[in-house]
Amino acid sequence: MPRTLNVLPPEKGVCLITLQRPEALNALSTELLGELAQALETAEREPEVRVVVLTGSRKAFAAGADLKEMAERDLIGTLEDPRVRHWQRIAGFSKPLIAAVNGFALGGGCELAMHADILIAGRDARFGQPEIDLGIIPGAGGTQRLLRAVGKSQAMQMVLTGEAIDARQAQRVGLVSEITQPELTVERALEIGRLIAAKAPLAVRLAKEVLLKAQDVDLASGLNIERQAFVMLAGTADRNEGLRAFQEKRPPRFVGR
Ligand code: DAK
Repeated sequence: MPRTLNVLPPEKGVCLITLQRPEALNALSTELLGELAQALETAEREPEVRVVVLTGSRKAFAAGADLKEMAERDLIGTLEDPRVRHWQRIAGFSKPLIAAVNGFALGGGCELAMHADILIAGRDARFGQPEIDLGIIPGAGGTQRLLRAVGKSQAMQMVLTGEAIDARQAQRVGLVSEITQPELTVERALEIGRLIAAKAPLAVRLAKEVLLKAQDVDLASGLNIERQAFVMLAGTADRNEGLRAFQEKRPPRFVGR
């Protein structure tokens, strides 16, 4: 049983994972990151899990790396940091991941939210990369993912000043797709999760893979990857079912084949 997370069994294909270290505003200790990586790997293997929603508390999604733990690491400790592997495992999750963010998403907390494919934020959410105030820089992909998500000027401003942005600004710059009342954030994320969970699983999986590639490759390569995935889906039972259901004016019954 994880000590720093609550993992609910999937409902209608959606599994809810809640970070639970209230005493430290969900600071991302090595233990918490390891348990999260483990929970996502379990969700990866379970066919009944189609989508994962990740959330924290009303006060904090996560207040960043555990600073008390970080203070004990020297250069060699940082070089051999076990958290690096946990972050890679989290980044490798292939099913859709939705972050429902309330309160603080700072440092590693903001970086964790950016590992999600879709971000839904409560009105009181605050996103920031305050590492500069500690004499360091983001270490879990923040410099790369933030720039890709919000563009150069906004990313530079956040990383160089350490100042956080609120939910409205986060939506304006494209970090977040929807804003809700704080008490509805998780429910809205679950609702979006259920919508996705009802789609053809292979199409969902390839759509995520191809969209993520768009951030890394040039247009011609990206279009080529899209084309290959599109052709691959033409051989699936779900594609035939989708087209048949449209003609027969009924909802499709997807089986993941
Ligand atoms: N770590 C540990 N404890 C934390 C914490 C953190 N990040 N943030 C808060 N806490 C603890 C506080 O110490 C306090 O505990 P007690 O003192 O009561 O025992 C409790 O949570 C409540 O916090 P506050 O009393 O400070 O609450 P406030 O409402 O007054 O302030 C706050 C909330 C979020 C503004 C404030 O707590 C704060 O500024 N927290 C620190 C934010 C921050 O600087 N985060 C870390 C950024 S650096 C890497 C991967 C990732 C990273 C680095 C490397 N590799 C894989 C190499 C990431 C780095 C970072 O995230």
